[in-house]
Amino acid sequence: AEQEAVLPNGFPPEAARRYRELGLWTGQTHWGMVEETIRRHPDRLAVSDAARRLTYAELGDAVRTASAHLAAAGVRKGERVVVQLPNAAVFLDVVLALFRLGAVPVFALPAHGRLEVGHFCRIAEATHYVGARSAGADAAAVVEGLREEHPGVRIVTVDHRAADPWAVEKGASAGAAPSADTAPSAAPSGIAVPEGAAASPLEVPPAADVDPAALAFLQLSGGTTGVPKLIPRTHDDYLYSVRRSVELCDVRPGDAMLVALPCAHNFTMSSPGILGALQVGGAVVIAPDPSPATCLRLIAEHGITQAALVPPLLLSWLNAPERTRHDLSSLRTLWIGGAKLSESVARRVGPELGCVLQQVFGMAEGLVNYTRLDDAVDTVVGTQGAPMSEHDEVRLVDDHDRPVPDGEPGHLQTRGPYTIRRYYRAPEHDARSFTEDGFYRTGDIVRLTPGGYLEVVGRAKDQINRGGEKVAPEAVENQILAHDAVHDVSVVGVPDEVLGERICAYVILRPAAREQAPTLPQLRAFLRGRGLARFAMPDLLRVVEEFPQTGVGKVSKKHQRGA
Ligand code: J2J
Repeated sequence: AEQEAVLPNGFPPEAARRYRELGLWTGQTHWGMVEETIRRHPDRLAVSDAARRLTYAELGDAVRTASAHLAAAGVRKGERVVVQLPNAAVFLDVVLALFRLGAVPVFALPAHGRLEVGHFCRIAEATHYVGARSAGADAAAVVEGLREEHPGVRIVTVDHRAADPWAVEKGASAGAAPSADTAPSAAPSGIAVPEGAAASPLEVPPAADVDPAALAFLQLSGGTTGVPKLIPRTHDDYLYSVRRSVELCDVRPGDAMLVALPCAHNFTMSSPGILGALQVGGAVVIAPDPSPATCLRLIAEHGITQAALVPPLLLSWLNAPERTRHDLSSLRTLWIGGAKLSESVARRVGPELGCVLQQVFGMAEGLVNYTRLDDAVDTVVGTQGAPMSEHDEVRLVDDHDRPVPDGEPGHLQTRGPYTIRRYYRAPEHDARSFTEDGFYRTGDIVRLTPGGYLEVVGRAKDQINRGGEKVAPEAVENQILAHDAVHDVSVVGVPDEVLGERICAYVILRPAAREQAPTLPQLRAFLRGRGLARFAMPDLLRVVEEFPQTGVGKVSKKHQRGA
């Protein structure tokens, strides 16, 4: 009967049946996939960061240890667990352990604030939050916010900089252990062992029996709405996208992939990403920060073969003075995506970095397009690639869902073996974001070349793309409206040379507040206090008397963007 139900990602049974018959959905789970690699390549390097270096066999041990800690903290199969960790190897321990337990990670980004993390906990009905113990004031504020507003969510913390991420700080007592929830209602986590006390060995639970068609994790939508949407991905659909990416991007055993973008991002996870490396027995080398100073050194030190970057980061690598001081000859491929790459920057990659560029136009909802490794230069620099699967369906339509003539730009709609057909528990959004016949409305405006490649020419959704980081103006507006001095606000993306767009807040003050307009730093401090994500903070503030109007009396954001 389970086989006949609509899947958590919204696929009707007949579509699921078809993708299984075609051999695209193989019935593997994420932990099953990693276990297989551990069996095949136990001695190859799996992951390294500044503090740790693990072979696949050692990664297996680390995952079992993490499952023991998480199970001791009460994590059970099917429960949603918000994961918010800085880029470090422990991200893998935790996420793979959750997969092993059959729990469902919810992928928050390190820059998310108390506000967003609170939303994720509420929408997902999360039972736990896994964060880093010493990741700065912002992370501490998130934990504090959860304790106040979501007291039912149990907090587990790890030390992402330590060789043993689960070690309890010296002198910590069980009651005040920083690594486990201290709420009296919480069952003992087993993590906190007072110094000198006999450590009772943690029990490693067996791997859960996990349905490959079940919800594997919740990814975040770029967002166009005040409250974020969660994206339900299953083992079957996601691992197909990883497998196809690995083929198309030629990821091989023994490759060393540099992770410079946030681990939890869909691009970093799957295109071909961390999971791509884990699937074939490659190494994941995690950079503590994405700066060229750090990353170019790591490329030379580790013989890095591939990396994924957003366009502004690529530009910073290209323009870094230290570029010529490091041996970058191991680098085979750079994957660039998340935001539109300008053709002039794209042309510099081959000659200046000595590697192949693959443009990646993807989305956490599914569809991923790549330029191919053997494409002509003009295709690689001038398009955002073609759908990775022959089973991806794409169509371009006008404002009324009618097909546009060949070669004309249109709204991109897509359906296929790894594109969701609904959001997580958001029927009102589903009605707007998906067509009757199950196509996802991407909100992107693209043109199709005669060869079937996509060129991104614009965006119809109300979203700001700040160098690959997606911001929903409505979410920022809602918070600015809470400021006493503010009568009305409109948030838009304005063109920026490096980031593509920056965030501009147009504000109309209350008459009584005319004399005490907040400055930009004051507004940002206010928003930080509200718990808004770091990357959603306005870059510009313009106090105005009124907003430009469209013919029908709505705020003309188009006018504000161009202003
Ligand atoms: C223009 N716009 C792009 C590109 C994404 C791989 C790569 C990226 C993402 C991602 C991803 C673009 N040129 N090359 O999940 O697996 C914009 C589009 C798209 C939105 C999706 C992956 N690559 N975009 O960026 O869910 O507007 O996924 O709809 O964060 O980013 O954002 P997101």
